[in-house]
Amino acid sequence: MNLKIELEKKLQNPIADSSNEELYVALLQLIKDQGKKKVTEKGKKKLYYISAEFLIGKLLSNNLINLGIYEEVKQLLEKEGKSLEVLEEIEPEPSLGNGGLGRLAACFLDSIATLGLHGDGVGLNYHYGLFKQLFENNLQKETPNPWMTEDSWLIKTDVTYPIDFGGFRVQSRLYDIDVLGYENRTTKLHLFDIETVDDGIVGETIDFDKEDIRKNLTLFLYPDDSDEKGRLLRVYQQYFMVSNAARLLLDESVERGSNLHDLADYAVVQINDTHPSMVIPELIRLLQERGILMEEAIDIVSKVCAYTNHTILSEALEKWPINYLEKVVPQLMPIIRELDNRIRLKVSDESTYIIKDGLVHMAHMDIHYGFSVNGVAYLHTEILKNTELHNFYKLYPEKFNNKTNGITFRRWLISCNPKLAALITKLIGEGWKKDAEELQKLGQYIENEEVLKQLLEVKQENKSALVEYIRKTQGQEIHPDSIFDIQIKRLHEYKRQQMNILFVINKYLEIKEGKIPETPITVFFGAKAAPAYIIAKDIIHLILCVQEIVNNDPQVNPYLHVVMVENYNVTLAEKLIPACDISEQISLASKEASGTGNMKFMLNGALTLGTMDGANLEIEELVGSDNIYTFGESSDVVIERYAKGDYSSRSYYEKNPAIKRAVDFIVSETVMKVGNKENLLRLYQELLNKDWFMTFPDFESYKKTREKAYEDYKDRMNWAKKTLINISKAGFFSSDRTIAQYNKDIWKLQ
Ligand code: C3B
Repeated sequence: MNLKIELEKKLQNPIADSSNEELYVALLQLIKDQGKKKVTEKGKKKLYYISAEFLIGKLLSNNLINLGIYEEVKQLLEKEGKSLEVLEEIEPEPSLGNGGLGRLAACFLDSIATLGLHGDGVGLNYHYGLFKQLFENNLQKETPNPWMTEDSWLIKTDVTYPIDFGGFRVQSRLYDIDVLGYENRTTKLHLFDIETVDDGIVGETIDFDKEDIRKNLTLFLYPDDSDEKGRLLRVYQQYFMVSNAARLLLDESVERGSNLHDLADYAVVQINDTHPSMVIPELIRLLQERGILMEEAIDIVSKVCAYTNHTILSEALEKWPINYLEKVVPQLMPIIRELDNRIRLKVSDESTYIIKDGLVHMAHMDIHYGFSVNGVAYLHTEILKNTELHNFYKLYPEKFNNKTNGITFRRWLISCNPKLAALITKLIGEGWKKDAEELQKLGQYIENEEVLKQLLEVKQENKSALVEYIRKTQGQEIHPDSIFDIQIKRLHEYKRQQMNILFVINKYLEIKEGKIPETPITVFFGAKAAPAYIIAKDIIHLILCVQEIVNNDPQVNPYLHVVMVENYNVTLAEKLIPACDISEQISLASKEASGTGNMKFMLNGALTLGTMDGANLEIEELVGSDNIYTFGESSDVVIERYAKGDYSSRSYYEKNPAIKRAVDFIVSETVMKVGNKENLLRLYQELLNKDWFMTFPDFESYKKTREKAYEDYKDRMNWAKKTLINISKAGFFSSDRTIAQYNKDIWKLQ
């Protein structure tokens, strides 16, 4: 392909005379054409990865990389006086996900395509995604985040289905996004929508009329579920998603030769958390419609569906009231009752029943009627087996398996950190791009000062680029030689951003007393809080207040700086991660199922400061305890303390002066002056009287370990060694490895 000619054909103009917007659209169309030419693997059996979220991020650069024409395009544009970087800024980021779960699904699609597996993703085409976060008066404000422009990656298809809800019917429409794998493959992200959705009912805020489902069904991801209408809308969305997925699966399987009795030879469904769980009764219902008896339909579906659990937090294990399902999907309730009755006849342990106290336990249905149940990191799966799902494990030990999460190195290194990628390739060749385990070859350079210096230089350049970006976008001046200490993830109490900010407060007060850090520190936060999650929003408020206080205090700001980035998303992650020195992974042990940010940071040469939780455990095992900073109580201790129920945060507050001082600061005059009394007082009370995620017991060891990391940072060569070891051991966390394991143990695609 002659790139210049093809591009100018699309532009109908010389490149040099075209605007950046026109160039962006022309490139997008060119890539879409290339996508059509790629091979989609057509084996007999096909995977349907159903997920309420696919946090795919911007696609332009990644698609160019996976097509192998990134450099060529970049150089061509430069020659014509244009810049690929500027074009990248034009692309809106689709916000079709919240956080880890959605980003994992996106990494998985990349690996499925790259490994040439026969499988597609299925989800919903939310017009406004989650929300766009703004900061006003040190508070989070949520506004709609429209991402679909006239020319987008979406491809309208001819596929439509009639979907029935209690009392009315809607007509669906399928849109596809091509997911281009590395080199020769492609797979599809299927996003279902309805044409009657009315964007006009969305104004300046994310509030909208939740009544008329025909108009609002796919407007937002996870509409505010703090009220009944929001919760009902979520059930409508979930059924709409799985009914479409089930119909597509059945049609495609029949087309490939299935007689439906042998469906399990043609299709496998991965249920990503409980949001798609209704696919089980829906598939049974549709099979019955096509003439298969209940008994056999249940048997077939039980061989097709597999379930991934992504959390042990009970609020995320969905339980829908029977009356919701009766209203939204009355056609499913008789089947769900039948499924429950069959368990009641077989199993005496009532804790595993599907319907209990007027609620339908979605995960219970998945475990009884799926053939595989997996956790997402070693520790998480062990906790599922031994504690959280122990009663199910006793019934079906053979169903339980672990699949430690992974990330795609195409986006999270090659694309976001080209300088490091180039250095690695210079040292060990190209092989690591296809076989991530080859990164281990970097181990041979561990004593090579020249290489270590280059590694530090790359990091410094990435830090400078971030400094520039923050200056441009947020108007903040950051010290490029400071330690970049970063915590970016959704805001949740269990992830403990509050513990991080308490450390910052403590540091601020120490500096005020004259205890000056030897190396300046910049602490970055990025996080969205769910609109109805009050305490999470209070924590954001506190971070923003502390940011204002610290950054404006001339006595402190040469040594300490706080940056809370606005509207944290995949695009920002791609800029922050390559520049990071210290990666904060400080969840309360047992609560973070895996984490995947931890893997991205490690791959980009940041050192982890973390608890023994989720995949941090596996990172430690790989790099050794000298190359990671772990602290805090173990998951066993935490689980036991919850079981005893005798945790009193106040006693820690009273015993530990550093905790007391930092917590009291929240309601001090200094903070009250820049913040809201109501929010600050509520957070203060919450910590003092509850601290449900036990930040106080870990605070001392967190402080000590963080200081140790800051101390070690001063020895630049030794630090570089540690980062090299981290990079060289990161191969295990390639999602190519994860997907190969899913396929070998669960999907068994040819
Ligand atoms: C997340 C978990 O919180 C992370 O520990 C995990 O790494 C990812 O899933 C991917 O497995 N998660 C999420 O983002 N949303 C949920 N509803 C449940 C879990």
